[in-house]
Amino acid sequence: MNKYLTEVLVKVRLDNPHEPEFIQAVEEVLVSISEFISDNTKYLENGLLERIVEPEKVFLFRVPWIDRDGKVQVNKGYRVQFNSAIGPYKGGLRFHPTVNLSILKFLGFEQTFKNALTGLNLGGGKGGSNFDPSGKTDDEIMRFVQSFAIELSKHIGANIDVPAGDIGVGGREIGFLFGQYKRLRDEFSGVLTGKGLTHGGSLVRTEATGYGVVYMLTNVLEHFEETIVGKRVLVSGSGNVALYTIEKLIELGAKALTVSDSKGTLYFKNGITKELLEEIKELKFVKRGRLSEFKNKTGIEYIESKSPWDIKADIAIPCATENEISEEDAKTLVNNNVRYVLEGANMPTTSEGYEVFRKNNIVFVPGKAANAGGVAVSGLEMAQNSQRESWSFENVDMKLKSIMKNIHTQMVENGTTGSNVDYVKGANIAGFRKVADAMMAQGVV
Ligand code: NDP
Ligand code: 2IT
Repeated sequence: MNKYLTEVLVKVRLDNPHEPEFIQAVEEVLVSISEFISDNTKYLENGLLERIVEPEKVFLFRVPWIDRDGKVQVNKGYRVQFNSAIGPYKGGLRFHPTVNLSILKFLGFEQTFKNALTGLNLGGGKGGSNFDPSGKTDDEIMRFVQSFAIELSKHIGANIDVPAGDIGVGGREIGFLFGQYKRLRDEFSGVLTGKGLTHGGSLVRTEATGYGVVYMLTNVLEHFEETIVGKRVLVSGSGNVALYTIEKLIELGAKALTVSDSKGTLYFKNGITKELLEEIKELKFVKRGRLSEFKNKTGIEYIESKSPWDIKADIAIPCATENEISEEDAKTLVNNNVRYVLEGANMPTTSEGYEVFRKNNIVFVPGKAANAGGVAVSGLEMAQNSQRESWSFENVDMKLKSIMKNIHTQMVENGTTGSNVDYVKGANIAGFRKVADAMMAQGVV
């Protein structure tokens, strides 16, 4: 790696010793842009690299709330405002017991380059809480969210920072946040995205991340002169990203074989049908149940405590969480002849897993490109809110398709050597250039 970049990475390691996920994300980007930086030494000036790996601001706050037994509970609330070089901070909120600063900084860092790839003017941010929504009543969720919003509202705004959903945060939570923000500020604005359609949400936002992943897949397959029809696909997770990925896979004629949650995997030997998908949606989105409740149906196997990665398939799309594909998992996928991996989740592949894919020439599309459809439609929701307009489903979907195609083109342009496309390199260089050029133009800030 370029000597200067190595020094930056050493500093990041020393400055953030307890943040392994953040260091992992920074290392992945710096390694893949190293050659580009050596050829474009202007990016070594003005401490640009030292600045780009440091969040502009981080807020950490106490979130007290009262549970259903009248007991006071206390959680940590965060907002990481990573980079505003190309637009207001933008990125989701995650509610999950594993949330900590390392995870939110890695997500904010990734978001910065992802948002640049969309071609929209969106900076990068991320936030959330170590609050665990599972098993909570709607009232508990509302009380927690209202308390969280009291502090968060001081730092966000339609032209400052626009949060959205992520793990554990969907339409219900965004609705409560929006209501409390409006009450605190006396302002009806596009301060959050992923809103319900009744109060300024955009059509397609719910489906956007998953649909976008599959639009990216079709671009990739087309590039390699293959078709999606009949492809066998492993999907992990059973949340927003996973289930809308599966919906689009089914629509385009692929066979989605699996869903999973933190307790196990459901394997549908003949592929998930539209009807089965509706049942899974009902179970996960309405009843908020576990996949284990699906067992005992014919042709469907519930595999407890296991991820989907040892089932034979052509394509893997991890859509649950970070570092869910280990080195062992990657080797199993390679041995089973999986040839394409698209990251629906953010950084679901460990560094060791990625090395296995790279050495075996697996076509690998990183999360910042593959899952950018969600934030892209969030950007379109902001545009609609600013114009006080609501666009049709077809219009938003068409724009989403074109954004995903454009991201694919940028990766090919920036990541091709000879006949080989390195999508990781392509995504990182394309995203970096856009953010870095804006930072250079704005001086040392
Ligand atoms: P959801 O909360 O809707 O679903 C999360 C899914 O992942 C659930 O099935 C959950 O299982 C599983 N999961 C979460 N944490 C873990 C864990 N530690 N171990 C195993 N399984 C886990 O979240 P989303 O679908 O919105 O997000 C999934 C991924 O996609 C995340 O990486 C997120 O950052 C990324 N993403 C989301 C976007 C969006 O628009 N929502 C946009 C771009 C990326 P269980 O219920 O058992 O916890
Ligand atoms: O990781 C992500 O891109 C998201 N969770 C969506 C962010 C957004 O602002 O829509």
